[in-house]
Amino acid sequence: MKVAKDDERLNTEQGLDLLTRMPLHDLSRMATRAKERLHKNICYYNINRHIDYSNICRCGCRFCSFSRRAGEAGAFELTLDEILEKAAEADRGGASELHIVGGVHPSLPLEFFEEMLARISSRYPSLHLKCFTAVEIDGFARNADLSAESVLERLKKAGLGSIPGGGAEIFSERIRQRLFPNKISADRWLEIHRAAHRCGLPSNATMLYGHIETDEEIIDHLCRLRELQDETGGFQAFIPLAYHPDNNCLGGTKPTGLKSLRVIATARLMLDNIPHIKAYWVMLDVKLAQVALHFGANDLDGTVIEERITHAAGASSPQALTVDRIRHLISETGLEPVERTSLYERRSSPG
Ligand code: V47
Ligand code: SF4
Repeated sequence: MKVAKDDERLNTEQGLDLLTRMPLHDLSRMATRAKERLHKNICYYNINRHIDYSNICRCGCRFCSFSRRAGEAGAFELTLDEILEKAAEADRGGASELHIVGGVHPSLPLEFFEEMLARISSRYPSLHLKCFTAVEIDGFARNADLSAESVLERLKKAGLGSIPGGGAEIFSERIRQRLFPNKISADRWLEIHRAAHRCGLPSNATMLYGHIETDEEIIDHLCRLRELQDETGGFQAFIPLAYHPDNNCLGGTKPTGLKSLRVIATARLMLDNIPHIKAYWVMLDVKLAQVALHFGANDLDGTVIEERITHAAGASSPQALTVDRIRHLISETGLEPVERTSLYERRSSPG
C-alpha cells in the first residue's frame, strides 16, 4: 500500500486500505495527526436539545424504527405550543442550539414550519435553529409546489440557522433501491445541501453504516461529500451514524466498535476539506465515543436531552448527558473540552 503524505489527498484505493487493512494503531496515529493539525488538543461539545416535531412519514425506510404512517398506533405530532415549551426548557437550561427534525409529513404546510421558527427565534433569540434534513426540505417543497431554494430562503428568513446532516444514509443506488426506495435520491440530497450553502446556510453531512453496505460504498459516499465540499465549502461537520437494528423490518446487528473506529478515522483522513468529525455519543455510546476522540473525531455533540430516533432502534446510550459529564468524558481522554456555538466559535455558558 502507498501511504499518503500528510498533505496529500487520498484516493479511493488508499481510503479502502485505511478502512480495511491498516493496523489500528497506525490508523489512530494518522487520524490523530490530521485532527491535531486543525484542532490541536481541543474537543468540542455543545449544549443542545433535540426536538422531534412528528414521526409521521411517507417514506417507510426499512432501517427506520422511529417513523409511523399517519393514523398508525404510535404516530405523534407536536403542537406549536408543545414545541415552544420544549424550546423554553432548553433556553432555561442554557442551550445554544435546537436540533429540530421529523419524518416526511404528508400534509403539514410550509407556514407551520415558518411559524415554528419565527416564534422560537423571536422568543429565544440566543438559540441557533439547526432544523430539517434535506429529505424534509424536499417534502416541504413538494407540499408547497415550490423549489427547494425558495423553501430554504423562506425558512432562513423565519430564523433557520443551519441544516442538520440526516437523511443522506448511503449514496449507493444499489442500497437505496433495496432499503429506502421512497426517499430522495443521493443527487437530490446533495443538490439541497448545495442550495443551502448557496443561500448562506451551513450544513452537516452524515453516513449510515453497518447495515448491508460494502466498504467500497462507504468510500464512494465520502468521495461524493468531499467533491461537493470542494465546490461549496458549506459543510461544517461529518457525522458517521452507526446502524441500530431493533424494531424495524431490516434487523441485523450493530456495527462492531472496531468498524466504527475505522469509519471515523477513515472519514477524518479522506474528508480533508470538512473541518469537524463528530463522535455522536448517542449512537456510539459514551465509552466508544471517548475512544473515537483518538481516532480523528474532534466533537462529541451535545447534551441532547431527548433522543427518539436511535433509541427506538435499540440504542443503549443514555437519553441525555450533563455538561459536567461531557467535560469529564473529554478530559479523561487527555483533551481540552471546549464548549462551542453551532458555528464552532468558543462559547462561555451563561452562569
Ligand atoms: O436522518 C434512522 C438515521 C438520522 C436509524 O447534523 C438511523 O448535527 C441508525 O442525522 N440506526 C438522525 N441511524 C440523526 C442525525 C444527526 C444526529 C446528530 C447530529 C446531527 C447533526 C445529525 O439517523 C436519520 C437517519 O439517517 N437513522 N434510523 C437506525 N435504525
Ligand atoms: Fe422517514 Fe427519515 Fe425514518 Fe426514512 S429515516 S422512514 S425518511 S423518518
